[in-house]
Amino acid sequence: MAKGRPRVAILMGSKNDWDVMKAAEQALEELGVASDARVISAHRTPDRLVRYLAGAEESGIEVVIAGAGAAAHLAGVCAAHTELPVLGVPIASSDLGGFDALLSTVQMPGGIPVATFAIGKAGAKNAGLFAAAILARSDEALRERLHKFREAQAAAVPERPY
Ligand code: RP5
Repeated sequence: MAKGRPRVAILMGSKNDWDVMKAAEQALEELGVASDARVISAHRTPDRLVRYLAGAEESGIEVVIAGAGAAAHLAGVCAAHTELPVLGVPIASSDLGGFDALLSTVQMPGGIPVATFAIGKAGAKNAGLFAAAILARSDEALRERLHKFREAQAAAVPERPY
């Protein structure tokens, strides 16, 4: 686990979402950014959500990643309770395959923004990378690590398919 004070909160509606959301933690970890993962449901634990977000900024959190499936209100409710940037990750955990969560997360009313990512693990990974990109604007060492990550990623793609 990356050391230091967590700068990114990784919230999820259920413990069952962790298999997807750990991709966000891993992406941040690779870039040396500490995160704080919590199970917080907009529906089942609304008091925990309000309490956590009330203290988040003071505890050093700068970006909130919120992943949820089904009637996925977590990211939107987080955005209602904090002025920190909120990155939403829709999760395919219901019979509707994530399309429900995508629409619940993306379709925010004007004034309360949520940046919505792809459904599932790719979305969680990209939310982690995007959070790092936000933090990197005021952190030169992180900017350099992000740059090296992109270079290594490009170098790992073969030019020929055979
Ligand atoms: C959502 O409902 C959670 O984010 C989860 O993806 C889904 C189902 O939750 P569990 O019944 O598996 O706990 O709130």
